[in-house]
Amino acid sequence: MNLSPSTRTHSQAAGGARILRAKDILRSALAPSRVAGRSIGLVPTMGSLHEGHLSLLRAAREECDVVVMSLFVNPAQFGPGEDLDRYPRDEVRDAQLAAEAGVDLVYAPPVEEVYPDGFETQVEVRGLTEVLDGDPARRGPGHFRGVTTVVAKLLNAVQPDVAFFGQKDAQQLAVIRRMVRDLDFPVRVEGLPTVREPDGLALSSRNAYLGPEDRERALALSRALRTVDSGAREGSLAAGIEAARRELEAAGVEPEYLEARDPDDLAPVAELNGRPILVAVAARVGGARLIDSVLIHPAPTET
Ligand code: PAJ
Repeated sequence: MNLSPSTRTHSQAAGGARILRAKDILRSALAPSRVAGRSIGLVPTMGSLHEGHLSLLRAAREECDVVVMSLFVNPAQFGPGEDLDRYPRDEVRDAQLAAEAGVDLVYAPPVEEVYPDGFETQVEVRGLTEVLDGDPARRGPGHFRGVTTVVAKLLNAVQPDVAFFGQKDAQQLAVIRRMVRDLDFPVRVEGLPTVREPDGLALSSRNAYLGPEDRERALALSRALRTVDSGAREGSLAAGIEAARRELEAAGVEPEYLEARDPDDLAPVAELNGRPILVAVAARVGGARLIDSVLIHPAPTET
């Protein structure tokens, strides 16, 4: 891609992707591509990249002419007592992996660039943010307010044609889709499947908090979701969920929730209804709060 000359406000880790810290520099860097009609893809991340992130970057590389990855550990989406301070950070490694995945630009702003003095505006999606993780007894709607506010800002800074998100954070994806629809952001949101370890554990930056024993116990989450999936295939979602609860209990994992919901509006679902169903689980395992989910697709009707 055609990029404007270097300035003091960007840096390049050895062999890593070019890192920009300021949104006006980012806009100037993207302007020639925009004028030339090249498609721009954005992959928002909080860094500490793993194969889940890389799958989004590769999809963006495949679909778009220019790929921007944002790298920002967003304080606004962490509640008091959450892991903001110990969240894993390694920008040099991330820039290296991003370059290998074909990222053209990394937008890694400092906190003051995103939230300057006097920052008073928030973007809030109601309803969808009050259930599951948004329940006030869990992370609460403030978590999603932090997510939608920063994603709105990132969409405005980059103005991508396509933005890529993981299905792993299924509620986040539903909330972002709703925000984009409600506020007419001119972007297509693409949700991509969850990348897992060979034993089923969903990749997450927070897996770094798991010791070997807790990692073993954490497997109960994906196992429970597979159990719901097979229960549903055998014809009963409710029986599948019951079996999954027993599975979690046997592993000594107490779920914060294990629920079936509509993937778009997150309304509770009691039984198979011929439409895709989201089953989401969250649990604290050792030092980590983990979430996982699966989309159950309706069985194809026989002809
Ligand atoms: P982060 O947790 O870094 O995740 C960045 C993106 O990677 C999200 O879209 C997430 O759903 C996706 N992702 C994480 N684990 C995945 C996996 N195992 N398979 C596939 N995709 C996976 O989510 C956030 O950051 C933030 O909330 C953000 C959207 C960047 C806003 O701050």
